[in-house]
Amino acid sequence: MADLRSEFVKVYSVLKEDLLRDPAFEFTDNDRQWVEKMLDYNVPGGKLNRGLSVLDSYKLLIEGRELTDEEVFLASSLGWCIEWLQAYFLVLDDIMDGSHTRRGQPCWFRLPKVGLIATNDGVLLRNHIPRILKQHFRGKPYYVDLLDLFNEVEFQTASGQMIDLITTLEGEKDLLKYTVSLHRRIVQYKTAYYSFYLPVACALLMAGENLDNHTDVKDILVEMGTYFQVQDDYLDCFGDPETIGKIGTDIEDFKCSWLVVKALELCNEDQKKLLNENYGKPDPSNVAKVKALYNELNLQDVFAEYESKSHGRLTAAIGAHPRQSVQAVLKSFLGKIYKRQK
Ligand code: DMA
Ligand code: MG
Ligand code: MG
Ligand code: MG
Repeated sequence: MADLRSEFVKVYSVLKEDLLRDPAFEFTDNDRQWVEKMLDYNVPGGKLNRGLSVLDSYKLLIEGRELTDEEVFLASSLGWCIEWLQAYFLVLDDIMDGSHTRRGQPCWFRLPKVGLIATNDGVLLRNHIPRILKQHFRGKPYYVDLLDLFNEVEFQTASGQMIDLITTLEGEKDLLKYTVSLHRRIVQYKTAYYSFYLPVACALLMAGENLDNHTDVKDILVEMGTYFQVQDDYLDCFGDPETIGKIGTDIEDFKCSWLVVKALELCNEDQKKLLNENYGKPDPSNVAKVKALYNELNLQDVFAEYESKSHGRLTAAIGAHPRQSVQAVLKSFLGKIYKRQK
């Protein structure tokens, strides 16, 4: 088998062509062009970590033998379903967060011809997932579990997005409501389930496992996803926009970011006053004052310490897992994100 990444990438076009010929809708050429452009713009341009992880994890779980062509196709298709789910959430997230760029290009809704049509495109992306699953997995013994898994995780993610957004209303009343435990709750739901648990759960189902027997794996993956979103919050302010492909908006948006939570823990009364006066304002001069305070509080060092502690904790939890193949899956996932710059 040639390298898994190129096998994975090839499957995108197959799935796209099927969706463009879906018999449940009478496409005109014009409709087809819109959907194709929308998919190419929003689905394949990311790091593909989530999607590739299904394939990687499945290979590690079956241990030692080569994957058949069918297994590569199926695991890749599930990986792409996660990339579709991610595209759906990101198209809507960028509207709600008022973002400008994503993956090094303007956010989809920022294109003059798109605008709020992007909201329906998001709904369409979401609807593509059960269409892909129906076409390729309907006859599999784990089909119902797969549908249930995607439904559960989507619900958790949408609920996480909700609390990410409504928490800012509370924060505007009193910034001190932003605590580590609130932050944890938000990021666990909005990011960890779909980004970390979902890929591995897909691989487990394909390998014939019962997900009820793997709550220990889920706990570790949710922990890893929390660490991943702390990195995202950190990069929102300290990352290089060229490298991460997006310009941060957390300070402007009054977000309960890990950085503001840490700043509140560390600051004195004067600094607290400065945060209250400048956090959550759109003006670049207010944003600059918040960033200057983050530097004054050495949040870069605080983050570096958090990063190495999290890595240590996760490595220990992984090492305690009784199955070598599961350990390999988790290690591989952690290796992909440790000290990431994008
Ligand atoms: C995003 O959180 C979570 C989901 C479910 C898309 P975020 O707004 O911090 O993400 P980003 O920084 O990529 O906009
Ligand atoms: Mg966002
Ligand atoms: Mg968001
Ligand atoms: Mg972010």
